[in-house]
Amino acid sequence: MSFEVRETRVKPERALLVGIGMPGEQRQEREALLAELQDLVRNLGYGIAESRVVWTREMQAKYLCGIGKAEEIQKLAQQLNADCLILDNLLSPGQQREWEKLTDLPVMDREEVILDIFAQRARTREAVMQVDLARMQYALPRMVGMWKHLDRQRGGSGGGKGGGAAARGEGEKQIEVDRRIAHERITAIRDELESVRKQRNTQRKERMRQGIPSAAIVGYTNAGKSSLLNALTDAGVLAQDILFATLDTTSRKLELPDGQPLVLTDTVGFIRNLPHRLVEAFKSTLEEAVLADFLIQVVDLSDPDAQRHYETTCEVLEELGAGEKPMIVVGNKADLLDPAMSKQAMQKLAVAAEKCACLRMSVRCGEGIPELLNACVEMLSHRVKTQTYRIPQAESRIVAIMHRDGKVLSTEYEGNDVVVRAILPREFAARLEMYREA
Ligand SMILES: Nc1nc2c(ncn2[C@@H]2O[C@H](COP(=O)(O)OP(=O)(O)OP(=O)(O)O)[C@@H](O)[C@H]2O)c(=O)[nH]1
Ligand SMILES: [Mg+2]
Repeated sequence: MSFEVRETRVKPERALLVGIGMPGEQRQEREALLAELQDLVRNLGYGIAESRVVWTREMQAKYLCGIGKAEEIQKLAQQLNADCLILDNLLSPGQQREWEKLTDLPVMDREEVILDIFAQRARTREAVMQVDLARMQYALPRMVGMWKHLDRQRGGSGGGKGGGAAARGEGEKQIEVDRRIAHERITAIRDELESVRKQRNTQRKERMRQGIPSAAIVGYTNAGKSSLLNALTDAGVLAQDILFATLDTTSRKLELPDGQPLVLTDTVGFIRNLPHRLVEAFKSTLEEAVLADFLIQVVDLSDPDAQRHYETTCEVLEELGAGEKPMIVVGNKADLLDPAMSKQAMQKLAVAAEKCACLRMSVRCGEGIPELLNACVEMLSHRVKTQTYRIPQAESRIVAIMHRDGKVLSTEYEGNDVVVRAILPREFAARLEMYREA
């Protein structure tokens, strides 16, 4: 059973979405974030009464914005008859409580919305555990708030009047029990995730022993990562026009144009202001990206914010310790733009990704796929060498090792020798220098 952040959950039908803009923030960025929040909220199936950016002149601890602005938002919520307030900012537990007190509505922040989407999408045991872990950590310091909310419901609209005190006492005891249960579950989940991680490590080591290189497909949510894996292999991963369709990694082996194998892994998508604890919780899944030989970042070229998406992904990769990995940047969905526009968008992206190999693609139309495969070969060129060796038949042991640790492209028998054309890891190739054909 999955963990619930809120005691009682009713699907809002008239949510008010507010992005609080701070001094120094860019209008365009704030508005793009709010548009993204609308998408996230719609993905949850909530109804939206209105979305609005509100600018505050100063940050204040109580509500994040000034008291005057907060009261303005509260009045707006009342006028709209909103049944929920969703703020496109990250609120501290204290701030969330203050907002709930002020508006008498359930108040969510961007983190809770993202956590809820992840919870809705989680299918496998590992994904459910990872989301649960993040949600429990989110809920723990907020539990006091939840119970106060419940007290108000029990004690009537007057808050502490009548049965309020008794109910609060009951609530407080319950909090202790809930906290203990939450702590115990957090520990249990951590342990279980650790064992999953070990298992994954063993599989990865086995691949490394075989010398098979690996790449991870990373990028902003909905960029087309799963579609790309499906196009390159027969993975059959769910690819859908919804945010965070993928929460699990799927790895598939494919053969590059030069014949060598590559293990390709699809990963969970990123988003701006991705809650840090989600990155933390998904670390074992995302380790696939950290340990890959190189990354393929997919960017939705047709999105006006493509560059920001690229930067956000790089920031999260940095946080994961994969900031320095070699990377191929793929500008996808070129089919949605006219050729001149997509060329322009690609040029802009290439400026942002100056250190990477960049290429334009449309997974839908199959454009750019051969170029990507060649770029993958290029990425691995430092690792391997394709060469022809003449091995005396008496040394057939070497040919067996070539089969095991590399990719044998052809073998021919000439007299007492075997002539082998093979792609071998560089260190191994160096040891066979004396058998190399000119
Ligand atoms: N027009 C167009 N649509 C594409 C292309 N590639 C993918 N899509 C669509 O974009 C949507 C998202 O694709 P996914 O492959 O699920 O994206 P993802 O990056 O895996 O998304 P998450 O798993 O949510 O992070 C789907 O509806 C795809 O059909 C493309 O080249 N052109
Ligand atoms: Mg996906």
